[in-house]
Amino acid sequence: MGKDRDTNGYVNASTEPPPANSAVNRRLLVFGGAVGGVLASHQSFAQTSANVPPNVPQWMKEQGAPILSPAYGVPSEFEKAVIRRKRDPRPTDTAAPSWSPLQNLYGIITPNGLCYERHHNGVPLINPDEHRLIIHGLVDRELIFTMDDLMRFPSVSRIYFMECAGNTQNWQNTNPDWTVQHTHGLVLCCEWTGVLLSTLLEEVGLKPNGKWVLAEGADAAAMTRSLPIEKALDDTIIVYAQNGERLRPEQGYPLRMFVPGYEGNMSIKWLRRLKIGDQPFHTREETSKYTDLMPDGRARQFTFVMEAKSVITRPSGGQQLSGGKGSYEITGLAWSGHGRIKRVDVSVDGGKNWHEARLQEPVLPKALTRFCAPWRWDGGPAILQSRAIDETGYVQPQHDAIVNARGLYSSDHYNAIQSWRVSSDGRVVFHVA
Ligand SMILES: Nc1nc2c(c(=O)[nH]1)N[C@H]1C(S)=C(S)[C@@H](COP(=O)(O)O)O[C@H]1N2
Ligand SMILES: [Mo]
Repeated sequence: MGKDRDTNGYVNASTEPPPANSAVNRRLLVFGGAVGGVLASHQSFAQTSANVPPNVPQWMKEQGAPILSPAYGVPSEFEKAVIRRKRDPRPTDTAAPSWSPLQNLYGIITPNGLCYERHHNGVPLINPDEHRLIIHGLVDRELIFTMDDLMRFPSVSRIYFMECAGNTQNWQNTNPDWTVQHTHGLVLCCEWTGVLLSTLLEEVGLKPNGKWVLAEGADAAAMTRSLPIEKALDDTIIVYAQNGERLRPEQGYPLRMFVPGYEGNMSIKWLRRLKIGDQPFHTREETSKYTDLMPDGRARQFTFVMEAKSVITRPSGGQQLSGGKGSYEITGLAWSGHGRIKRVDVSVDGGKNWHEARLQEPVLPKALTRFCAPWRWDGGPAILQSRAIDETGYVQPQHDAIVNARGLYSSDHYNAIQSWRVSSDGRVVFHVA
């Protein structure tokens, strides 16, 4: 297994992926079955509406709306329920995270308008012409960059997930009405464009004793985190664009740091300052919120990497199987801060039997990976689960394994297998494993 993740309290449910045993293989037939000829759409030809075939619908009989209205496009009005949502009441509105509707997403890219939001003191309104990035401390040349300066450096565009350490708060106080938006909606995956931090550190000349980078945001929280220099020089990006356009205000406009695979908190938005030091800076964030209390009273600090996790997004909590028994596709998302997803298994009987899901291409390191599995629902109760295995061999743990290792004190970095219960009437609800 190689990685000593036991030492910082992570669960090592198993070091080897579970074998694809014959029980699994025999199950395939029952699980998948033939997909052809099962979609019972014949009754939709009944005359339910003057717009349904074989009639010519109203929208084919009149001129359509003109283009450029609005000039920045918006989704169909029939999709207006697909929005970010808050979950828990908070004393101030700006502190409440807004969760991404994973149940309504396809593929692996989160559209900019549906990216989850988390800010500690609201979204600042920053004029990019007046924004600067200062790099100072243990460097040969302290430099101040304008946005135009940054645009002149060689750029990269890379697809990565980002997950808040507080995503999936399922260890206690769970709510049976939670949907996948409420349980897992603090994760997103975008194409990030900017300059590698290593490029900028070369420009300022990193001193040999420079081991940590303090990153500070230009919001009212002045959020600051310490980043080890190895990660800064590896794949950390100073980002100005997301999914092909400039960052949205809530995602850090005009500039943010992006730290692939690390807890979202490290990706400082509205980035204004990078200070190089020879040790961690122990910022306010690091000594309070982003420290995890362990059962033995010790605390683990600097739990940067987000471990492998997966969740079925359809069918999921709050949904209803659209027709009676028969064929459905189970689909969901898997990710690991350590690299690529190697395999995802799906179970429809609460983990007794597992079936290897198909991974949709592309399967990228530190990115969301879409998995799919055909399912023939027999009309009876079912418990749907998925379990991710990443390229290090780490297997997503069960709830009990996490609680045994960490106790119930630590609310962050929870990555257990999620269950959804399907009842005979086709309703799907959150199920506590
Ligand atoms: N300056 C600043 N950066 C910040 C935050 C913040 O409040 N201020 N929130 C952090 C947290 S906790 C997370 S999970 C991510 C959320 O990024 P997003 O809002 O783009 O999804 O940004 C991080 N960077
Ligand atoms: Mo976060």
